[in-house]
Amino acid sequence: MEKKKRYLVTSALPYANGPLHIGHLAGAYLTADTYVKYLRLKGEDVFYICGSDEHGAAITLRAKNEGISPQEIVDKYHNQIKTSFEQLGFDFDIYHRTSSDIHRDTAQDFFKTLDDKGIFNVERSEQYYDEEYKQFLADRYITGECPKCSHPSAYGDQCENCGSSLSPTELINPVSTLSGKSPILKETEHYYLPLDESQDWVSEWLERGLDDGVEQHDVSEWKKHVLGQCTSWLKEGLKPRAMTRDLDWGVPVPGKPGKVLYVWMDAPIGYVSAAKQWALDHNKSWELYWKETDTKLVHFIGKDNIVFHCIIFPILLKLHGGFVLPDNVPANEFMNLESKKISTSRNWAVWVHEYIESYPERLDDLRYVLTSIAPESKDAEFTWLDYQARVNNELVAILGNFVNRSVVLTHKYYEGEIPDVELKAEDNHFLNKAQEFVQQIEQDIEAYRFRSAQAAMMSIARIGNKYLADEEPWKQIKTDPERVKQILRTAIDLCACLSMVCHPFLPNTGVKLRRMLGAEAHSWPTTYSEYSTMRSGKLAQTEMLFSKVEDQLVEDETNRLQSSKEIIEEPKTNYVEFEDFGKMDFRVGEILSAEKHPDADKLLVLKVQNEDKVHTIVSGIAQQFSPEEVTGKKVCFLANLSPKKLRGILSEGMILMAENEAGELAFLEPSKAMPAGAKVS
Ligand code: B3M
Ligand code: ZN
Repeated sequence: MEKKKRYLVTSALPYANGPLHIGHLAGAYLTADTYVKYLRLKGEDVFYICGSDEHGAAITLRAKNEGISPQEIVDKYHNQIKTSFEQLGFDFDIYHRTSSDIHRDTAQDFFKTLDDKGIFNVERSEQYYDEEYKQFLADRYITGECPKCSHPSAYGDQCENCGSSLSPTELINPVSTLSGKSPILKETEHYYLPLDESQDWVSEWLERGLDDGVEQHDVSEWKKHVLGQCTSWLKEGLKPRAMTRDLDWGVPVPGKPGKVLYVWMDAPIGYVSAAKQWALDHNKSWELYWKETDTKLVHFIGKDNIVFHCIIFPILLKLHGGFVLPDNVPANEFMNLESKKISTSRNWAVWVHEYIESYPERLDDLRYVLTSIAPESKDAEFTWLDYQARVNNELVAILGNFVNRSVVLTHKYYEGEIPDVELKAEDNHFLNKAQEFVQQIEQDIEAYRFRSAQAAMMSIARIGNKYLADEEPWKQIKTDPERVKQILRTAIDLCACLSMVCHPFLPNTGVKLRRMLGAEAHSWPTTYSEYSTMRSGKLAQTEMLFSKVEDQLVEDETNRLQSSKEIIEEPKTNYVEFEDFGKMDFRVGEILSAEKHPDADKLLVLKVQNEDKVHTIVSGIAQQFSPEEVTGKKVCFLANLSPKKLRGILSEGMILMAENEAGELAFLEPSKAMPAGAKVS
């Protein structure tokens, strides 16, 4: 296939409903940035796009929980995410956002073009509806058992467990995520995209790389697990999918008040609107990248976005016409943290903004470790112990050690002047060996094998250490000082090579190394004879490239994780309606008896006398109160809380406790004698 003239690279648009965590970086972002940095070093024309995905249920649900507007949520997290990427040195040409006017206009134009072509089928059908919230339920507004894998909490459009794309009416025992109640069915109309009618086209495009018989891409370059997921959906047969929703937060459907575009039609068009905004800002042509067939479009995503980037969006692009199609979608799998799934709601995450704040000097350390364990073809695991081992045993002991010895010895013997001597044949042979690893890096990056590419980069430092160990300049300096000049020039030339090829993986290290070597511009070495041109003749002062990770850091981070309380989405400033409050049946109760829970040392099992009933209540106060202390107390409790089994014992209510800053608890006891069962309001 003809070599493409330019690259259009995208990373999935992160939902602006929370901070970035390391799982995001390991998924759709770090590999893309490494890829772009490499291509630019090679002098390629690359347009790199990302931005915030600001619509969808995840955002409106968080806004509801926090009692603020969706716009306030996305403004907060869009800015935080954008700042994190900037601080990490990501080279986006634009980091845009889908709540912008230009995105709304672009998405509406896209929709109108398809509608004018008669692509959509407008159908009335029964959809799930939450009577309490007076809202239709789709996507993340509804959850239920997955009909494909029985995962208990699949969403209305997708099961995150098995990746299946679903529609709400397929869910078993659906429940509204707004009210928690079972929804009713109610008629509404939507614009359906007839995916089934594009089944043959998308199958040929995916499985043979052909668009109407013309070769578009090389299928053999696609990851097996990506094609595997697509094939399984195609085998099931594509079904029409609603491209509109009865919601008020999103891109309004032209001429249809109360309806917005399905977020997975809206968001990928964000890649186009970002390009338009960039073109406006820079007086350039966005069409060159999105419409010229000699553009190579690569989407970097996580595995839960495969169906949208490999089937739905390509079909939309094809039906619209005039856009290039993805050349590859090298989706990564997931990364877990200390053997658990990363979870925003359970605060089980390493937040990027916190990491940057805590360890500003360790940004390359994180990049290195995440690339080393990148979930390129299967899920990966991040642990702080492994992080420490890789930084100390690889970055410090191999790359840092080689550069430090080369630079320190050159300062020591020649005051930093790099010996301008002819090299022996064996030295050139050695440098040529390094160039073979450089070629390996190229092949690996261009095949989206970033772990292997980074390992090849580290091999250059490894052979550098072996070269110094074999040549022992610190010994030969006494017996053959002329030879030492050749040895150290060779070592410094290898450092110059590393200062270029480490840049896609370790950008901050590349800057430091080039500063030490007095290198101005930087480019990708095509032969080893170029290495000496990638440095000046005199070294600047030595800088430490890396520092060891001490056990204390591992302990601090592990403790932080272990103590991370679940972030229950506490309503912060939202008010409850009086009628909601009226549903609560608060009473005075007398604790008749108390005993420790047989299987949970934090729980007490209480018998609480209400007016004419004794409630069994399981309460998490065992570490603050003994059974003796609480027996006989008159306390305030919620008598009509839905009964729930807590570690095997059915608990019928909740004791109200006050808690101070120090975490001390206190009962709410009546200020004067009150009978058990007295109403509290
Ligand atoms: N906002 C990210 C996710 O599913 C989603 C990507 C959109 S890319 C157009 O987590
Ligand atoms: Zn499933």
